Amino acid sequence: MNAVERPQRFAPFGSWYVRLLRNDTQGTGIGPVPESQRDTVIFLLRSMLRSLGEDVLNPNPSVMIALRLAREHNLNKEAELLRELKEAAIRKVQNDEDFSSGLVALYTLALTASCSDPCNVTSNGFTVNLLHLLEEKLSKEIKNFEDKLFPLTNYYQVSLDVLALCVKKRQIPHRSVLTLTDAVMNDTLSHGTGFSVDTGAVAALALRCLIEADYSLIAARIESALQKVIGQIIDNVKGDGIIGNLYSTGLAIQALSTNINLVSLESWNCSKSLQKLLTEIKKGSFGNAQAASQISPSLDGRTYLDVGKLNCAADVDNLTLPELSTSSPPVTERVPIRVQYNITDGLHHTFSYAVNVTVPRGSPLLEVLQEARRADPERFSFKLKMTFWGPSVTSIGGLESDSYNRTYWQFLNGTKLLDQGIGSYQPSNGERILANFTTY
Ligand code: B12
Repeated sequence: MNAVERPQRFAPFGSWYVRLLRNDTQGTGIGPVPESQRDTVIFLLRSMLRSLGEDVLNPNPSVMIALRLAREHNLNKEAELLRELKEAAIRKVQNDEDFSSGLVALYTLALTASCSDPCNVTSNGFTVNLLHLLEEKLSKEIKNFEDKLFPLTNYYQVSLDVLALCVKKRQIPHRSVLTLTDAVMNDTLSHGTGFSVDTGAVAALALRCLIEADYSLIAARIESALQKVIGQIIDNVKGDGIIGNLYSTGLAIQALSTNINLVSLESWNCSKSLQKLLTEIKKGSFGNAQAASQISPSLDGRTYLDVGKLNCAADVDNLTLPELSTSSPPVTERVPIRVQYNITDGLHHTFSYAVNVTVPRGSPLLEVLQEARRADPERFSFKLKMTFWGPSVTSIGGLESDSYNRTYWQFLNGTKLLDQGIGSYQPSNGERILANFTTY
């Protein structure tokens, strides 16, 4: 941490006053992790490289951003991923496939980080202007907000949209910016549960970018919103360095470090958060490439705001990908555990069923759902949709979630929300898992 303590300094914005602010308004305010722990970062980068090509029709732009923001590069793999992203962008537009505003924003950032022009994406003789598309998508988000009081997708994606357009130095309509600042001021950066740290973090990055651009007529509102959202992120800093939960910590580090002049010294210890991430990487908590991609920039002292500042000509091709050893994994005893699984229609109260199932220890929750379905196919049938985070449950017992009514199947352990999906979460013996149909 390179911040210098300077007691009782005025914040740069309006009349806001924050005690014990840091003196670092330049750069990110965080450095990369110590050289001695570099091998853990390399391990994470290699795990992302190994995930490439798993689904060439749906290449992951977030992984591309992470690889480009890293200090080490594997230029062949990055070039391959860039080609896949361009092909996928063109195909999505041509076939009118699902291409949500936030995904377009991530593609825009991924191409920009690769020094490729998102206004002129060409593949197989076709050309698409992603920035133009993003502007249209953002205006649809805002129109939906004006009609229905929430955006078409969510504020995480609206924040990504604003961030990507701002990084590309596009002038964003004031009403779009004000929709985001009002959402912050009105405490609506949530997805059914309380304040979403992930969403707040992306919003803070977007607002920081706007502050550095020219929005003087609405600067005061941007500054107030930024100040507020940074305070909310700080309220979610835990004693062990986690901010929100493990999976929001990387984005939150980016948000706090770019706004380090708004963070009081006693409220956040950056090295503690980074050390916690390093410890969890070693435990295997970031085996999912999407999860890895959201923490990796913070480990290199970089943020999404650096995407537009990369000098691709200076890249060094120094990230090798050694063959993984082919020795078979040790045979572990499949100790059975019992899990109680409940499904409840928490909205219309039409059903609530429970079943006890037995699965091998270490099984993902998905196996519990499969066992329950085997025991009672009618009640416990379910449908999945594949996403970058793994399988997401879209329907249980015939009750389908839908984005129009903003309903979803939420997963809890007793009364505590799970912080992972069914493909990753491993229940323990005697655990009570509840799938609850609710709104966000
Ligand atoms: C918004 C959001 C939701 C919304 C999505 C619907 C919507 N239209 O808004 C709702 C409220 C439904 C939701 C649900 C859940 N979410 Co959520 N969600 C997010 C958030 C804040 C943004 C996602 C987004 O729009 N990304 C941008 C777009 C462009 O990318 P995308 O890949 O197209 O996004 C889609 C998927 O991410 C999917 N999705 C959202 N959450 C999850 C979670 C899992 C496990 C899966 C497989 C898919 C998935 O919905 C997105 C919109 O269609 C992320 C934060 C983050 N850091 O990514 C958390 C996040 C992805 N969610 C998370 C979790 C844990 C969940 C739940 C499992 C919570 C629970 N206990 O029930 C459930 C999923 C349950 C299920 N049915 O399988 C975690 C995942 C961590 C992990 N290691 O797996 C994250 C990272 C938040 C966090 N820090 O804990 N989520």
